Amino acid sequence: MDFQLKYANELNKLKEDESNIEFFRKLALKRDNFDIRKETIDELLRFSKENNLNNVKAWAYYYLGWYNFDKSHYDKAAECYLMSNDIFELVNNKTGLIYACNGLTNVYCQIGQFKLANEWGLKGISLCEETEDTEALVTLLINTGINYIQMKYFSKGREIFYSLEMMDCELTKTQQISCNLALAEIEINIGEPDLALSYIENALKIEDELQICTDICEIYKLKGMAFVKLKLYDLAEQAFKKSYDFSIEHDYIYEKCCSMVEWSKLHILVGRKQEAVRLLNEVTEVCSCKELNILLRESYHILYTIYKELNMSDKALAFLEEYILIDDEMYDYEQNQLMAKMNFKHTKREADQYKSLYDKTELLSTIGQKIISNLNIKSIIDLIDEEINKLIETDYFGIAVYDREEDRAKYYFVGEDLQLQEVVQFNESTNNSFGSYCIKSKKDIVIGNSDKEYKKYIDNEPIEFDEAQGKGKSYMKSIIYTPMIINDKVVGLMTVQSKEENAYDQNDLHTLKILANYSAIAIENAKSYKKVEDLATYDNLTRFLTKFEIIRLGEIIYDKYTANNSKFSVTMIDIDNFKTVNDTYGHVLGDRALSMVAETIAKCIRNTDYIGRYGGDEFLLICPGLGEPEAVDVAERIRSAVENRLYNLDDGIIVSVTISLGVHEYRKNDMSFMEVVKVADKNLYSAKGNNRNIVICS
Ligand code: GH3
Ligand code: MG
Repeated sequence: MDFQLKYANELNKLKEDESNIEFFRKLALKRDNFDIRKETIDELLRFSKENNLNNVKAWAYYYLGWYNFDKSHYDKAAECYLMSNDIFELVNNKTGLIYACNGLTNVYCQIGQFKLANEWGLKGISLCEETEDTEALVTLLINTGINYIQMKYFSKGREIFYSLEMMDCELTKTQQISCNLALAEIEINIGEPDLALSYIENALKIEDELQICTDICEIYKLKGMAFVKLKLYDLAEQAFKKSYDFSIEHDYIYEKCCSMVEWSKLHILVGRKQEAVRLLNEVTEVCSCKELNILLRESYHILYTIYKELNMSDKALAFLEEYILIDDEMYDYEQNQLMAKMNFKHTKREADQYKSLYDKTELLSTIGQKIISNLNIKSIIDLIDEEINKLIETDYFGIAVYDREEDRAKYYFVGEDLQLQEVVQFNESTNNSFGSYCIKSKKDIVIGNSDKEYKKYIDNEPIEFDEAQGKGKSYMKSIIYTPMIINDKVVGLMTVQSKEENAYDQNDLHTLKILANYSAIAIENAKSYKKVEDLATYDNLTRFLTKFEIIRLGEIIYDKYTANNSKFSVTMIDIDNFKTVNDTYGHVLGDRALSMVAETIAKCIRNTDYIGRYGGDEFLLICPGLGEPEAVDVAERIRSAVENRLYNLDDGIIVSVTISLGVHEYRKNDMSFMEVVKVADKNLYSAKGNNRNIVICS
């Protein structure tokens, strides 16, 4: 039957008083029937438009949010909640606003946008307090607490759940389950795993009472995590398996991936890296299809760590790149949503004010994106410096990268001469500076007149690093410092300064903080990237190029030099009877000998030559521009240098070492770089057959 006819009575009541929505709420949120839900929502929307009922329209969007949420269309869900939020705000419906906030908290948490989730959660909580709506407050507190856990702010999460216990109100059974599981996760991470297990048992008991099994996967996953903390690896394994099997049985894809990720961490702990890789490969495959970005990001990061530890640098690098990519994508989404929020909110305001806000946010987001995709610290800083004046007026801009282990900060300044300068500051010498205050306290500094206000932060007048180089007191009046923070840890700071008094306000601080956020991520990425890239390029023991890298370069040289009809030679070098050194003195001293030989070889070659570690005690030298006679000279120089050095491996253990070398100059019938190498190798073989310690050429 036609909806309007069927529910004519209820619709009439709704027209008389918009708060008579309860009847339709039940239909629109009916768990088990998507058709009825969709029809109800569509009809409510139409009806509200026809009759100009704003409250009804807002509720309809809110229900549409849940509908999309339950269908896993999270982007759409967020959009609907935002619409409802906007309309509720227009008609000043506080209850509605609280619901919209809750919806947004949920959906953003679900897709890993924790900062956004947190923002909406806190807004909802303050509305609940304002309206004294305890029931909604409980729901919002739980969701916000869970969100804190996702952000890994466990102590903050714990505060929230403890405050719930203090509140004078009865939690529903399902809320009790959520609280117990959240507390368990907190205890696993920052407290007592035993206590976590008892929270988990509570949750299990309530599920039993209610005869539901909605949270079984989560429960056993947490159990496994608690057992891992207790080093009870067999029990952990059983728990993960249970969680995993249950997810398969019920086709819970998200839960399945969650348990696999935790399970893989256990595999790594007990030395089954391959097994971990197998699970994670499956997780990444499923998660890329389903856009489960948080899990995807975590899995890439674990894979990167595994391969790094296995010294498989090219794979490590590939996964690190995937990780950075997905991180970028999530950050992008956050920026877009912030924009969307502004879109909704500012439509009522003056157009030009809106426009400037829009431009600024867009600029920030573009600059941020550029910063993040940069993997070199210096160019990150150049980039920010180039762009910052579009956002904040500065006479002076600086970044410090903080090295926690060494407790020192490296400052990069850009002053009026526009030159990038570097200064390293050790903290013991600078405990009395704005910079170290900012790093140590993780707090911002906003000063309108530095002469008068420095005492709020430091005892003595600021030293030169804090102001423009050596210009001394009172040169810069207005100063902002903000820390760059990642996972609760300070990785550096950012500062802007101006000769004008009171040049900055909270908006500037906010802008700088966003830039600092972007930069913190970029700098962390750059650090890891640099490390892995280095591993992939240079051999750890000798600091020569890796085999992969020397061949790659060799192929480039081959192409270039053959195309230009230029000469080049390659020399294969191998240590003589090196096995004896190992057998006599052991591998550790063997390694030492190897690196000392490499050091000797390095001293004999020009910086236009390339040398790589080709095998265990074998090196490949490429000399661009050299014909065979010159290359033989070089080889002979190397041979005699190695022979004439005494190698002091340890107190009193002095050995001598010789090497054999095979030289070959590229000839027209060498069809590839590897063929050139092959001939050099053949010459090396002849050298070995000629009593060793000799150079043989073609
Ligand atoms: P030859 O004169 O025929 O080259 O004799 P050799 O003993 O050097 O034999 P070969 O080059 O075939 O074997 C290389 C040996 O070098 C094998 C291994 O004991 C040792 N080796 C290879 N890589 C390393 C390493 O990274 N560290 C140490 N300490 N020894 C290595
Ligand atoms: Mg050898």
